[in-house]
Amino acid sequence: MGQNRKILLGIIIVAIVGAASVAGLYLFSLGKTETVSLPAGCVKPSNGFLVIASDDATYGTGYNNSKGHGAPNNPWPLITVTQGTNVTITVCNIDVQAHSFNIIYYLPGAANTIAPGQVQTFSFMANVTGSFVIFCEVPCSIHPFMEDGLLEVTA
Ligand SMILES: [Cu+2]
Repeated sequence: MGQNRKILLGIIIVAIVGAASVAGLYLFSLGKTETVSLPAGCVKPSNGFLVIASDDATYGTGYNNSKGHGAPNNPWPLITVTQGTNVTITVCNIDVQAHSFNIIYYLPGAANTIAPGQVQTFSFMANVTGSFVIFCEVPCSIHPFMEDGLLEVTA
């Protein structure tokens, strides 16, 4: 093998190794930016509402990123319905800790606790008008952002 061929072979090997490194870094970065997948059943019900409880770079912190929407100073999430509506709300907990989904008068009690990775759907008839606080009653690390949602039932 002549000297020129050896140099050419060296250049080709360097090019192949370099390309493989770039491809590897690219695939690694794809893995790093992969979005969190939602659990089965975590879909907005037809004519209803979807609430995602999370503490996550993709979905934010609180209920539907209530932290990013100014909670606890600004109520979030806001759900407005007219009196007589049969309200359906699907709540997904994609956080690593348990949360609950409670609404004053309409969804009281500890039965609304949702384990990590679980999805629950709540339904009720909005028969009484007014403003009703939506909150989590499970003590959690993101609690301040999960205490001031609002259900508005208008006449
Ligand atoms: Cu909580």
